[in-house]
This record gives sequence, C-alpha cells and structure tokens, in this order.
Amino acid sequence: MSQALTSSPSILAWLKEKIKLVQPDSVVWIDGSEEQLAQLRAQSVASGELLPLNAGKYPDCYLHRTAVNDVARVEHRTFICTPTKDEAGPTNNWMAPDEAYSLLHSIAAGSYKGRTAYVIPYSMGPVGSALAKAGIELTDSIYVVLNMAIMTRIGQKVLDVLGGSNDWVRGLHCRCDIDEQKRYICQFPQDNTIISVNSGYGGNVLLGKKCFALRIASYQGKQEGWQAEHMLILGVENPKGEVRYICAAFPSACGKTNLAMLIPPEGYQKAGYKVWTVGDDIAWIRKGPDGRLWAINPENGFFGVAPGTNAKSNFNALASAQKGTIFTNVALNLDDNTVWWEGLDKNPPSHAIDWRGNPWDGTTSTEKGAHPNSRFTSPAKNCPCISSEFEAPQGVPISAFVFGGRRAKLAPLVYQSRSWNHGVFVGAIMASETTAAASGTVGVVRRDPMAMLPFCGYNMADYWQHWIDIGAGLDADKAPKIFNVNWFRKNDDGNFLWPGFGDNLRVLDWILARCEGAADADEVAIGYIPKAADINIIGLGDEVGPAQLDELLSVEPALWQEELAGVTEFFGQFGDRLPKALNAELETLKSRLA
Ligand code: OXD
Ligand code: MN
Repeated sequence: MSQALTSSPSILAWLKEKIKLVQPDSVVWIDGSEEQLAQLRAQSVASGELLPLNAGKYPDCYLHRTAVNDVARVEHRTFICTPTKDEAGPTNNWMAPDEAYSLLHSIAAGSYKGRTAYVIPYSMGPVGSALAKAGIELTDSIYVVLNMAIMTRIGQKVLDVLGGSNDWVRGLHCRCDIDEQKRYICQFPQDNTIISVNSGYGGNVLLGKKCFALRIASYQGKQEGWQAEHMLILGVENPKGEVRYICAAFPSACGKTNLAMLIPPEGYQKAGYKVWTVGDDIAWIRKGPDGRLWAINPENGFFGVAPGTNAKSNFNALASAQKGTIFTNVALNLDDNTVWWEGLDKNPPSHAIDWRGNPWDGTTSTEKGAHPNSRFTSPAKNCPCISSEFEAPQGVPISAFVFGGRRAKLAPLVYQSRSWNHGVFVGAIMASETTAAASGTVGVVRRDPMAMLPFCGYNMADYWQHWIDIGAGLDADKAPKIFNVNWFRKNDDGNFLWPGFGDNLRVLDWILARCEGAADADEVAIGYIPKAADINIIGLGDEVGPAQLDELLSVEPALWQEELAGVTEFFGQFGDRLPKALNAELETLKSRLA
C-alpha cells in the first residue's frame, strides 16, 4: 500500500474494510499531483485503455472505448437503499440496505485480485468552500481516476481540509466483469455510501457526479436545509455590465451544456451581452447571508454528450474539448488520429474505427461512428466563457429557476409561474421525450420532475415538500422566480418552431426582465406568458415570424386537459405523501382550464 495520505480514523477504517473485501494486489493513493496523473496516463496508454490522440490537434487528449454493453446510465439497475421502501418512494428502485450490502459484497469480494486499488480523495465544490463536500472513491479503474481528476478537485488538499471529519461520502467502484446481469448502482443515503459494480461507464462509475452530487446530496440537502439539483448555472451579463444568474433543469441530453455555454445572437453581442458558464449539469444551492439563494457547481469539468456538438451548436464546448480531454465512445479518424462524431461536421472520416472498435467507413457505412451517448470529459477551465465566479466559494446569487423538457406539442416556448409553490408544481409536472443518455426506449414522453427522476435520492414527494419549505424560508422579493421553457416545440409538419441554441438568449432575456419587473405578461390558465412583442425576434428574419411566435406561445386547453390526466395519475402514486400545496395547484389548474 502506498503511504496513506490521511490519518483520519473514519477513512482508514473504511478503507481497511473495503481492501479486505476486494483484495487488490496493491493500493495507490491519488495525491492529485500532475506527476502521478502523467504516470497513470502513460500506464493506461501502455495497456490500451486509453489511446493518445494527435498531439498537435488534440494536446493531452485520449480516446477510451467502453464495453459495448456498457454505454449509458442504467436506471433499471440503480437502487436507493433506504431502510424502508417508502423512503425511496415510488419512482426509485429500492433494495433493503442489508440485502443490498450482502449482494454487493458478494459481487465485490475478491474482484480486485490481480488489480490495483486507487484511492481517490475528491471534493465536490471548490476545496474549502462552506458549500463543498468531500468523498473518497475506491476504484480499480485508471479511466475512473483520470476522469475524476477532470470532473472533480482531487488529492491531498481535499484530505487536508477534511481533517478528521466524518462528513465524507464513501464510494466503492468495482469493474468486476462488466456483467450486465450483475450491474448495480446503489446509493445508501443514510450511510453516505455508494457502491457501483460491473460497469465502466461514466455516469455509473464517476461516483462524484450523479451518485453523490445528486442522489446522496439531494438527501443531505433535505437533512441540512439546502438543495442539490440537476441544473446548469449560467450568468447573463447585460450591456451595463450587470450579471444575473439562472439555474436551469432539463432532462439528460436536452441541451443543458449548450444552454450553459450559449453564444449570444449577433444583435445581443453588438449590444454588449455576454454569457458566462458556472456549471452545465449540477447545482448545489443554499440560502446566503443576504437572504437570497446562492449556487455552486460542485463539478470541475464537463461530461458532455459529443454527438450534435459542433461549432454552431456549441462552440465553447468544442473549444473546451480541444485539450486535456478524454473522449469516450466516439469514432477515431485513422488518417490523422483525431476524433469524430455524428453532427460534428458533414465530413465523416472514411478511414476510421467506430465506437465499438470496428473498422468504419463514414462515407459508406449506415452504422453510427460514435455512440449516441458518447462523451467528452473536459476541464471547466478550458471553457472560453467560464465564469469568473466559477471558483467562488460562496457561489453566485440566483435570480431565476428554469425548468424545461423536450415536448413536440403542449408546452409553450416559455411561461412563468404565478408563485413559488406554483413554480414547484411546474417543476413537478415536467415531462420530456426520452433520449440516449439512459438505456431504454428513445422518444417516449415520461414524467421527469425537476429533471430529477433518475437522481432524487429519496421519496420524490418529500423532495417536493423540501422545495416548498425552501420557498417558505425566503422573503418574496429574494426568492428566485420560476419559469418553464420548451425549445423543442414542433409544427404539424414535424419541424422545430424555434431555432434554439444561441437564440435561446432571447427567452432568457424576457425571463430576466420579468425578474426585474421590467416586462409585462399575459395571464393564461397555466401561468404568465410573454406578450409577443416582448420576445425579441429581430435578426431571426424568416426563421421566426410573428405568426410562428404566436404558435410557439399558444396554449391549447384540450392538450393540457389530457396532460392533467397524466399528472393526476403520476401524483396519485404518492398517496398522502404528496404535498397538499401541490394538490391545491393541480386543482387550481384544473379549474382554470375548465
Ligand atoms: C448526464 C446525464 O450525464 O444527465 O449529465 O445523463
Ligand atoms: Mn445530467
């Protein structure tokens, strides 16, 4: 065993127990030094786990391919292991802790034989921030170490700040045989513990991300009076140089990374608008001394979906992935040893290797070169529009919460809730057409409250109550305003009505104007919608004319009636646990629509 980097009794005791269980040949503590990381990169290149890319075009970048049966989060194999099933609620898979521990320990036992154990101390949030929390991940994968080194703050400094505190999350990851039948991603919220076995795919094995920063942290937030949300954080700077921050929740692969890094449309750029990225996936939110809500991004990098990322859709993400990046499951262009994915450009390589590791001819093959959920893991500091507040220990003050989903019909381009509790209702009734970020059918509508369906570490009804309680603790003038957006509405011919991407700033602009009391609105059954004249469409030309904008903002009561049936059924699962305030909002909406 390499020299322990801490004398923390709780860490050393946990580690001793786990090492005894998994039986590695050796144990290496990750100190966070560049030297050690460089040595691990060299080792994984030698073993073929990572392929170094063209050093001129992609300095310090690598390609990794996962097993073909291990390419996305596995929600059906993800469990919340609370003492009772009710605590996990009807939307989570549940396993009793004793049963889960004994199953997982039997799978993990001896699984590191012939392998090295890596001990990764990491911080979610800037090291030393009052909003940050620490974790230890024990893994037998160098890929995990190198990804965690990008996605989180790692090493000695984390342990120094943690000292002897017992407030850290225990994470055990065992690759085992990547056996789908024995793949389990288990969270034990009461024990601050995560165990993940038989996977090597990011969302299942980078335990700081979904498992800790959302599932465990959402539970911690409930206990401790703060929130962990599946939200990007962005700052919009107006021509006066004032920056206002927005947190926005969308289900996986609905463009959170794109929105977080958007480039303002030309007219806005000329007027002096700028957008600053604080985070693209997760927000930890807490009331500050000034009575407002403040948010940090607990992560240190981006684990972005590659397909569809290009200079037009997300120039800043592409720039972020130009150096120091690990690509997973994209295509390899053999001509110049670079990477390619669908939607990068119109020139697929003809001499390539696809994500499965097979020879691939992008010009003739009907197979995809990159997996639809292929990823880039890039340091946040690479991002050209990273916020100056990215490392700020206190985070940034939030003006607005935005919820959104992928809905071809129904939801208008944007609407505002009438109150905090109505806003919680708007988040709670979110639904979206499914994408490739999780395994399962793509394109069916599923309810995904606050985009937290796969990530809420306890009963969703209690989580909603927590949202309501947070609002009750805020002065009305300090509480963020709550909105819903839909970039994905289609006309009857199946074409998108809204251009999206940078033009989404036009909608954020209205949202922020509402927050400042500087824009009017029309009250309709579902909330407040913009007066068409208040959405700036200058410069969109024929793309969005006034008639199209009207269609985008239209609310069809008949469709909403149908939606309400689905919401009523969904809420019904929670029985008496459903917060009364949400039931009241549902009744109000029913009567307004009638
Ligand atoms: C992600 C996801 O990877 O939500 O961010 O799936
Ligand atoms: Mn996500």
